[in-house]
Amino acid sequence: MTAEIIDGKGIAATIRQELAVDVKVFHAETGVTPHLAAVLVGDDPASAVYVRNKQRACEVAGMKSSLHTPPAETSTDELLDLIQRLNEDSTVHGILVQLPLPDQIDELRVLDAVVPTKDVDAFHPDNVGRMIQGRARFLPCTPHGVQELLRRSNVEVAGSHAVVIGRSEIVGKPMAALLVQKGDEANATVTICHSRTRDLPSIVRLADIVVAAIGQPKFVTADMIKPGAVVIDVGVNRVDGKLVGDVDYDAVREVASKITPVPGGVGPMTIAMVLRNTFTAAKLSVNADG
Ligand code: L34
Repeated sequence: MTAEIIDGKGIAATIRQELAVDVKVFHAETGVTPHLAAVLVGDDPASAVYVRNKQRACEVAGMKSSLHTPPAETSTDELLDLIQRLNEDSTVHGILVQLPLPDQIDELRVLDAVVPTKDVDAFHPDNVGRMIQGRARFLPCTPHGVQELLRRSNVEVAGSHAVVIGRSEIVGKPMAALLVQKGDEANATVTICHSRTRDLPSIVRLADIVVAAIGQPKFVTADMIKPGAVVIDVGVNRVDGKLVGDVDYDAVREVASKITPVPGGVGPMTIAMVLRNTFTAAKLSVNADG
């Protein structure tokens, strides 16, 4: 079997077009242009690319974006001041602090400072708690992007065994939480594997859906995949300047039924979901005022 390729880039473009229509209607009705403020600390080249992609996508969808670029040597207090200003600026609807932050920064203090109603990454404990309870205002961008990919590729998630590899706060944990919930593209039986999992390959082999979010190139090999499984690759690793995922793509493609490529898979979906959350934040702000 050669797996069907899940075209994340194309699906993300469709979502952005749908959003552009909604944004236009919203603007006509309210006069408000959804505005994402991105904070990019220092000069990590990969982060700069991802943030630029987010800004460009905003503009194409008829939304505003602004970029704040404190230097790599900035202090936690200086960043907190910036966040405070963005929190108070009523023309800003979404605030995104691109990770990773430099070592001297107290990352949790900075992320916790973003007012939850503008927290389009859904990193704030208020938003994480709401997600776990199934009453989210924003869903975390990468995991929700994966759910949208599954939905629009007609993958049956309910009742399936989903194995999430990786337990990060930004992908693994929230991914598992979303897949196990009651609801669409959910109701899965979920297992989380991580660096301390005993005999990880034998667990991954049980999966109908594999979500790889480990951060190691070619970690997921063909022998770990049950024939016909759906494989979602969240990895964004740089090898010799090239972007590669966590999945040994060429070999796994011969075993899986559907697979996401890197690039062109989950990455563009993350960006589409940032836009969707920014639009949601703008709608929230209007409702709060009205
Ligand atoms: N705060 N920090 C915050 N929120 C996030 O949601 C992220 N993430 C991760 C890193 N730090 C973050 C992203 O935005 C990863 N990530 C991200 C976003 C977009 C892309 C990749 C990772 C992306 O656009 N990927 C393209 C290729 C880009 C390239 O050529 O390098 C793709 O097709 O996969």
